[in-house]
Amino acid sequence: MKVLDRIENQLGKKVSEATNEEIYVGLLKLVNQMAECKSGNNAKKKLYYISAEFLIGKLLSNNLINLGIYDEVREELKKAGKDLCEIEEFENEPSLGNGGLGRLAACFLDSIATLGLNGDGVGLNYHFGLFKQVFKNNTQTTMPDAWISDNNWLNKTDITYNIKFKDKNVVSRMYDINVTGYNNQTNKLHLFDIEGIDEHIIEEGIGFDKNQIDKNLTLFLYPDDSDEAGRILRIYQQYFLVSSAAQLIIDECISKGSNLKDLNEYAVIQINDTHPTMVIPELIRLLCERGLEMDEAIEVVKKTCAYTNHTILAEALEKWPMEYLKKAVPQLIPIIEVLDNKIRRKYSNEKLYIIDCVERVHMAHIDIHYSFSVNGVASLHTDILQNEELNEFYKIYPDKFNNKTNGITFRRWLLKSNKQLTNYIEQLIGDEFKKDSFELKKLLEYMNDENALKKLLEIKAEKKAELKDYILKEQGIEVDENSIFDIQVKRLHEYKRQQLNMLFVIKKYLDIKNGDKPSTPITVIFGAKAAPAYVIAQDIIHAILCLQQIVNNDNDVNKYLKVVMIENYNVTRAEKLIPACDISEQISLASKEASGTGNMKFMLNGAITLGTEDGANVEIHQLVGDDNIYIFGDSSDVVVERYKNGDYIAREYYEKNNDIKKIVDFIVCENMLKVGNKERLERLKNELINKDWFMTFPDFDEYVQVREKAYKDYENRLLWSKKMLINIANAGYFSSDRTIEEYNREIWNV
Ligand code: 26Q
Repeated sequence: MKVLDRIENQLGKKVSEATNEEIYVGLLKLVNQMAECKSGNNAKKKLYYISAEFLIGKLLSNNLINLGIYDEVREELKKAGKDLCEIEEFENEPSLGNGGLGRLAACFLDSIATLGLNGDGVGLNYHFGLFKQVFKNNTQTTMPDAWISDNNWLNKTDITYNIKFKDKNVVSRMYDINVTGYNNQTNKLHLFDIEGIDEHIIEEGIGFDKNQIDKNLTLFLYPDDSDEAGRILRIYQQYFLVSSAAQLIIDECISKGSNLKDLNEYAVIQINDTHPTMVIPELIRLLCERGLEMDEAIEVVKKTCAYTNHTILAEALEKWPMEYLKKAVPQLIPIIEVLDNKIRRKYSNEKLYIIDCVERVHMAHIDIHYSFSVNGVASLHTDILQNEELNEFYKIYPDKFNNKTNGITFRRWLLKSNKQLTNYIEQLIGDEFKKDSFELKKLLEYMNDENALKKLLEIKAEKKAELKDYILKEQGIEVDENSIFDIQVKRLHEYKRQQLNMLFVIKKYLDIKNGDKPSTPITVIFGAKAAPAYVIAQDIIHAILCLQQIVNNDNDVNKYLKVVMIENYNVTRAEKLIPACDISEQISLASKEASGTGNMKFMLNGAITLGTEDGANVEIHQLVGDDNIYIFGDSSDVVVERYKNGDYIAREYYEKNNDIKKIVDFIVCENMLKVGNKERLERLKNELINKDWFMTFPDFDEYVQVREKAYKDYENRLLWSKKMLINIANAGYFSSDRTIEEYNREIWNV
């Protein structure tokens, strides 16, 4: 049957007579039916990717592409006078993740299904995903983001489990979202939820009563862990996730014939950061309940679990006080003690212990001792784990450690977000690159082909014009589509150094005021959410918003420079921003960004990276060579040394470097105070000159120099386009298909 007929069957009327919303619902149902028809892989062994976050983004177009009917649907709708983009507007974005880690999990699900592997995701069905960011008085405010409307992608199942906490029992129910592979099978994302969620306990903004666990357990995705009630709720959430997952895994394995002593032949569990770490003691506990000896259970769990580390920031490594665990999940305490005692008996080095001298449980230590694989997410990151951060562990388990450089799904980040570029690539090298990303290398043949280079510039211009319209519509700011689009979008964190970018913007503003005008106008675009409890991060957003107001309203300047802080940056907005970017800001302090994945999305869309030698930037640099990337800043070795010596004094730079002094003082100048909040701006200035923990000043001069060089190079349009082409051609390595193939070959074997 033709697709149009199938849609109209769903609707019970002609498409031309249906509203956009009705068509959206019809498509959703059709997609679900088609997805269900594609059988999964029923191999004996199955991967369970357990994660507290799956930042899946909107699914309609993605599924239409993966089912191979996107073009046909769009054409048929067009003939009936309907626009698929407008229909898409009816879908809410499920923002079930904070940032990189959650988005990575979503890309991985796409690739696991696309490669036809037997593997499902297991997570939580938060009723409110990451908060909605609303700017008021140049400040971030936060609103709840209800994404579950009447018509959504969740399919209720009849699978339920009992979950026992110290003071209460809850029932967990499984909901499934279909994960369509590109021209391949359908896998599942299992999201667990309780029945008793009560949205009425939400107070002002995103506040809620944190003590009513049976009403709030899956109410919110965690943006931070700022207070004690919050941290205990986080433990409840984590245990709810892993106990549901462990029961599901045991049931599925038994139904396939496992006697549980051989669990590792039926299941492999990838633990996405430490958030699901309690799955290790919980599985051990459940296996003992089902008749295994403790030692037997420990051994089989060790052979089943693998752990991915996503951060080296010490403050982000989860360490739960015993006391909290006792309050929520006392049944795990004896198991954690056994796990710890085994280590204490074997090693005298306290750094290896699970329970430390102040009775905190180091979740990552459980993972490292009791799993068979520990991986970092980019080559530099894994090196730092092995040689610095986790060196004591690496010395005793050298064979467990391995690297799996992150990747992104090209279906969403090229085929869906940049049709124009996709079509042109296809015209040049055929469509094999959609299945085999390394085929993009064939583009290198066109490196000196003037027509091809011009066409790439045309496509970029088209995407920039689309973004210009979008920014005008959404935020009322008019940008010049012929300006350089210089973009930094990611969570706000001091280590990512949005403040360094901001200091450059201040410098540029002052230069222009002094008559030093750039020959090509510049549009600097930011997008970032800050955790509500992260005060300095809020201050940075505030300062950028103040700067936006001052710069954009200054008629001496706004012809040459504009600042845009995108409100509520999310996956949907990323899809519009990334294809329109000229310069991709990846400026974290070297050693701090484990990998980054935005850097890969920008590269794939022909943006040139301006970045430090950090995370996967190092690998981008190796792939494209010195001429096709702008690198600056101290190396991770220098940074690591400087932290060890503790000899960085920010104030010395402020006092000795006149440029830095003028720029930093601008933060609290009269004009800024007129539009901003004195307390916030002063706190930010003081933080920079008294602490600058992420060392923006030492990198500042070189950052300015290299950024100016990039702006200059941009003017030679054909040479710039050649850089774009070389970036796109080398992006194949960063397909999550490659990453997943490596995970499967070296860790999962499903
Ligand atoms: C922890 C405890 C309590 C509450 C929240 C959290 C929490 C939540 C989210 C801790 C960390 C996260 C997210 C981390 C994250 O996104 N890390 C990023 O992972 C990406 C995928 O590997 C990398 O590319 C990024 O470099 C890394 O920052």
